[in-house]
Amino acid sequence: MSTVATIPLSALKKPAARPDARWRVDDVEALFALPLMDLLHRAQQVHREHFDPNEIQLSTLLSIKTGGCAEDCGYCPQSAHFDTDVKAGRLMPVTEVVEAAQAAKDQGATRFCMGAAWRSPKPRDMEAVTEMVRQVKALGLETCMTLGMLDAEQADALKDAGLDYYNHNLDTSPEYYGRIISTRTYQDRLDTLGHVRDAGINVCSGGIVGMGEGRTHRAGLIAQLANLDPHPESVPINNLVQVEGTPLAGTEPLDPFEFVRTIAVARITMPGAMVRLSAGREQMDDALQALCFMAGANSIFYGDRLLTTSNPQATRDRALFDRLGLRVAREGAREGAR
Ligand code: SAM
Ligand code: DTB
Ligand code: SF4
Repeated sequence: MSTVATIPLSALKKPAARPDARWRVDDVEALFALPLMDLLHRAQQVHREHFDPNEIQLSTLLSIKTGGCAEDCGYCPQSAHFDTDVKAGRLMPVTEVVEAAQAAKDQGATRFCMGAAWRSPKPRDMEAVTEMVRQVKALGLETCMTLGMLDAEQADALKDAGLDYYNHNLDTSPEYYGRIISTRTYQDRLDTLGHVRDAGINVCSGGIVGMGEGRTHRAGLIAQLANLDPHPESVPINNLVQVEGTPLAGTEPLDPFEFVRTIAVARITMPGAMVRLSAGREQMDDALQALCFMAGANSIFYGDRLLTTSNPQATRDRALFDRLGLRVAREGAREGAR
């Protein structure tokens, strides 16, 4: 007999009868607490209601401006506050960015995500980054940028250039946030997401687990994301990549099944989102990645680099897709494809 039938509905769905229905952290924690097989089953059901379960979307990352960042995010090798091996560089020329985007397209990526180690773009940077968006988009790729905080004008300028997605993560729960970052507030992040949404750019926002947080904090992060109205179109779930010299190096690694649970809970609470199995894949074996896809992840970062750390080789990923019968989405996968 299936135990799923005995799980109270309130533990699986937000109270939709109320128009202002919000996910309570308790509701999200109840999902985390389900037996893993029940949680996976439910996540697969939700996934199949919204997406082709055998299709995966590929985004490739490029660091367009590396290191020397003024922020103090405790996980990040690019912060100028910490002594890591990352060397600070200047903003890449547009031509080199476009060459990298073409190479990513040739490898099969459909979205190209350009990241800069900035607190926020300076007025003088806007011309170059908007030109990058225009030229990368002209290649037929979806464009994504992650440049730090944006004001309303900057978001509008990126929208006018044709930007499809803006990545800005909430990273963790409001309660744990102060343990990780002191140079910008949680509200700063929410404000940026508001400007991105108001500009009509798709929102890409997720977080990092494995930073020593507890399950309540993971549930708090997911509740924050799921209660954005509408929820983000893309939700990257990163497993901390521990980098020597950062304050979080040496943190007790997260139980891999807890990572899988985080993916499943993101899928259930944000049914129409692309849930991206993001940083940390190189440290995972193939079986664990397959469990993440089972839990509802339908997107990855593809290509042998993330921003400053390494990612699985494209050949290894393609072999994995073959073994799992996963098809690469030809265009950005759409909700309701099935
Ligand atoms: N500087 C911009 C910002 O922070 O908004 C954009 C780039 S920043 C590197 C983008 C995201 O990468 C962070 O919000 C964080 O979630 C993720 N990230 C950074 N370092 C990481 C690490 N060591 N492990 C996992 N995720 C990481
Ligand atoms: C996101 O959530 N993860 C990506 C992307 N958005 C920009 C970045 C991961 C960075 C991992 C550490 C590094 O390579 O520097
Ligand atoms: Fe800077 Fe972004 Fe790294 Fe924070 S995560 S230190 S803002 S590059």
